[in-house]
Amino acid sequence: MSQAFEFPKGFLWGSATSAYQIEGSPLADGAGQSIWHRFVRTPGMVRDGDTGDIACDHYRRYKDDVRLMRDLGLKAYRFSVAWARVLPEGKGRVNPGGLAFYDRLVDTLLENGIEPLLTLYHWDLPAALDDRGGWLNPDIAHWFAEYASVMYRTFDGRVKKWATLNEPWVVTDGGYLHGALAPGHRNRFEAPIATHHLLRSHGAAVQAYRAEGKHEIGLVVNLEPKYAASESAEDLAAVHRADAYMNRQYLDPVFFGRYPDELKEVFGEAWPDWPAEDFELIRQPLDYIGFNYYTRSVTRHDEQSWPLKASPVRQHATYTETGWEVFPQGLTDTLVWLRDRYGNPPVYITENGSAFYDPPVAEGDTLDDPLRVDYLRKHLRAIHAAIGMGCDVRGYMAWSLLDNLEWSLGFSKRFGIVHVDFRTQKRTPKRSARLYSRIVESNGRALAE
Ligand code: PNW
Repeated sequence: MSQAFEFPKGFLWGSATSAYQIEGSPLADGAGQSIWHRFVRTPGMVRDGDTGDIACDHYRRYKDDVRLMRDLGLKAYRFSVAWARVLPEGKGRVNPGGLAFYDRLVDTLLENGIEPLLTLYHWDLPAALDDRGGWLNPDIAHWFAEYASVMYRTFDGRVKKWATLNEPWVVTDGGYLHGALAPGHRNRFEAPIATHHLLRSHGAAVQAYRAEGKHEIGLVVNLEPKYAASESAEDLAAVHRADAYMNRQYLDPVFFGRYPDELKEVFGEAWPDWPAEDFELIRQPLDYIGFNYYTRSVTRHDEQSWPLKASPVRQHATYTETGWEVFPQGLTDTLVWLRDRYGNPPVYITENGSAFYDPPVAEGDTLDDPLRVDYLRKHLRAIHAAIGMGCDVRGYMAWSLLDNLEWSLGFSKRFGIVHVDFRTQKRTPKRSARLYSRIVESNGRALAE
């Protein structure tokens, strides 16, 4: 087999999921409600009225799912913890029943030789904290650090790779600016406040980790490179705004201790000034950056788009079912951008994947998903190219291990490399999982096929 696509020794191959999207049993063993538990019950917010009440029933089937990972030869598993299972009111009283689930999960992973990557927050805020203002309340930095510390004390040692927040941009944009995700607010004044307290919370949790933890902690961001639709000054300015908003809004404060200037332009009078000491808290040295990559956007100036005045331009290209252009080169470009702008930090690709239509009936024991196979292969080659250019990429987590609840799109969009029949809970590896398995086993060499 060709050596052309061999990855660095020790490259970490795995898959990713998140708690609310797969677990089910949201209130089991003394858990509190999360904002997603509430949001799915708000009429009209989730397609077909789907909920995470059962989802992939992973809370009860986690052993089977770990066995599935082992059978596929995966070396790592990125999952998230439901804050309201551990602290039903979000702060104060710890719920042993909730901790026990993650205890069983982590032990089962380790027994099977799979390295756990734990994300503390993947969008399922305890509802009791939302009642106190959620991410708009400055006290949340303390609440989050308190929760994080409970987790560090219980798991550091068994868990060596930690992440604070998953995609703070989506939390703010979806939850507080456009309202498509929980808690469903649509408010230009709230968005920058939520952003700032997400960043302070991240900083406080990293600080707490340095006091208690001995391994690695990072932040997971979604990055989407912005390319100009034309060379006009208007379009170029729109690209800068879109890039500042999506790609630099979180990383610039974390690395440089300041927000990009363009955000003032985007938010106008809604953009607050913050005390300098906040940025000391935000700017904690990190061990790695988690990078979630799905697509790019070719961007033009657009007066109608609120509040960015920038819109994507449709390309002659393949689009996934979530309307995202397939553009593997953007992954290479963004890794090179991370290398150059932020001093080549260690990077884990913490999510990458695609929703495509899958035939409903499995043939034999495999299901053909040619578009996902193509997406996977091309994106892994794009990472390999970036490594060749000196980017410090250390691992790849395929999104997602399982078809799952795609938030407000419900079960209508399937991202899994393993198919889930939501009536029977039967898991069927797709062709993409089989290919991924061979790639993992050969440390990338199977990408030459
Ligand atoms: C990520 N965007 O969400 C999440 O981390 C996952 O939970 C989710 O299932 C997956 O991607 C697929 O959607 C994103 O608009 C949502 O750029 C929106 C964007 C990016 C990522």
